[in-house]
Amino acid sequence: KAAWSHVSGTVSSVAGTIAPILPTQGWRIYTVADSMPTFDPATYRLRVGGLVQEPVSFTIEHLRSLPRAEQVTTFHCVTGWTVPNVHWAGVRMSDIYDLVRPLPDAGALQFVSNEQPYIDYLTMQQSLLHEVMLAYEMDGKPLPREHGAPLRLIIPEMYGYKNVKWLGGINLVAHEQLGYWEQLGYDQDAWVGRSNGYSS
Ligand SMILES: Nc1nc2c(c(=O)[nH]1)N[C@H]1C(S)=C(S)[C@@H](COP(=O)(O)O)O[C@H]1N2
Ligand SMILES: [Mo]
Repeated sequence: KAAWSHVSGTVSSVAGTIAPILPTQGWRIYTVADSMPTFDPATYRLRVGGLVQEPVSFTIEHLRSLPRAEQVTTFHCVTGWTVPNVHWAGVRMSDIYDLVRPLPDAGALQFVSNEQPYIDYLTMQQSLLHEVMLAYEMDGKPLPREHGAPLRLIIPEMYGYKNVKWLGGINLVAHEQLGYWEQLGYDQDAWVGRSNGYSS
């Protein structure tokens, strides 16, 4: 009897507290400009510069030749939709740092989209979190155009707006500034479940 009432209490509290806040699932494609950037493998470059010893313009082949990282992570937009179990492949920031060699006063990164004026920032420390990557593959295929081809930032611990699509440049800078959505009032540190008024 005691065991049954324990289970029953658990079930009803799950139904009562979690079910009503279940997020909707499935991608929404977001853009800020009228048309999506195009990707030409012959001319594409990821320009990494700023406070580094060695600025590098990476071709997509160069990026693909770097150590390949893979992960399966959940993607969360701050508006409430999520996509569970997205399989990403790409490059870790530490492998980029080995080549460009950040200067000691580099404290943050500016991620510049080829879709102007979309921009956002991470601190150097945030960029080295375990599941941060520059992703060139999604679910086993080259990153689709609408998801940011050929390269997007992935930081699953932060809401979608930090996950800049159509990456064209990364500038190492002294300090973070406000990104595109942050200038419009969203939190600079976009931790999933503990920013933008959410608490977990
Ligand atoms: N360049 C660019 N990157 C962007 C956005 C955008 O509008 N432009 N929207 C952001 C937001 S708010 C979210 S939730 C995700 C959505 O990713 P998706 O368009 O691949 O679904 O992209 C993020 N990166
Ligand atoms: Mo978003």
